[in-house]
Amino acid sequence: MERHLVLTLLLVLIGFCCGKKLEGKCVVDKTSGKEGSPPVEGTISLMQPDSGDIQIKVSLKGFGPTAAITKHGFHVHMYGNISNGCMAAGTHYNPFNKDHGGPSDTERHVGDLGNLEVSVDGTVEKTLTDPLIKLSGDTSVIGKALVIHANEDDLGTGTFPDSKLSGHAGPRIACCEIVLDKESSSKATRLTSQILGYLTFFTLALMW
Ligand SMILES: [Cu+2]
Ligand SMILES: [Zn+2]
Repeated sequence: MERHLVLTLLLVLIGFCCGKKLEGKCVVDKTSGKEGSPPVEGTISLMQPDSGDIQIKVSLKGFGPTAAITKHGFHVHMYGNISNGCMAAGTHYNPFNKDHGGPSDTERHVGDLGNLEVSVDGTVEKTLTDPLIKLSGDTSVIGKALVIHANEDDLGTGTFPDSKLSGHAGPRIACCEIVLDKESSSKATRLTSQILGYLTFFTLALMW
């Protein structure tokens, strides 16, 4: 019986140590963008696993129905201050002093996430991954902003003066501040360890 307890405890501990992942979220309010922008709203969830790339789950609506899929520049900007129609968020998050680019380019701002593709019904439901964006460490995006633009990001390939700066993506139609979603990470960790603990206990009880 003692052996059971020790093993269960061990697995609970494993659950605590290794089930850890960081989660962030960014809630877009429909009035966040430049005056006259479509009422874009929803949630963008960020999940950074123990190892590997961050996952960014985008769930937005309110772009307004269109005849075809539209593309909208999508970036992390420097500051979490989203006042003044997202203008207070500053420029693209660029800690390595690079030119603007696309998410799969080596020459890119850390904040360059490319384009969001909006369905004809005006919604986006998509999970993307990114190798540079982090929720901890030197290049953490916690306390910064996600910004969605009116136009397509040319990924630095255009001939406009602002192509190498911001992808010529136009006005800011929606934005949100990225915050650490602590409650959800601790809940997830707790659940993992509980499940592991119970599973071991019952398996061992049956084997006895
Ligand atoms: Cu931007
Ligand atoms: Zn950029």
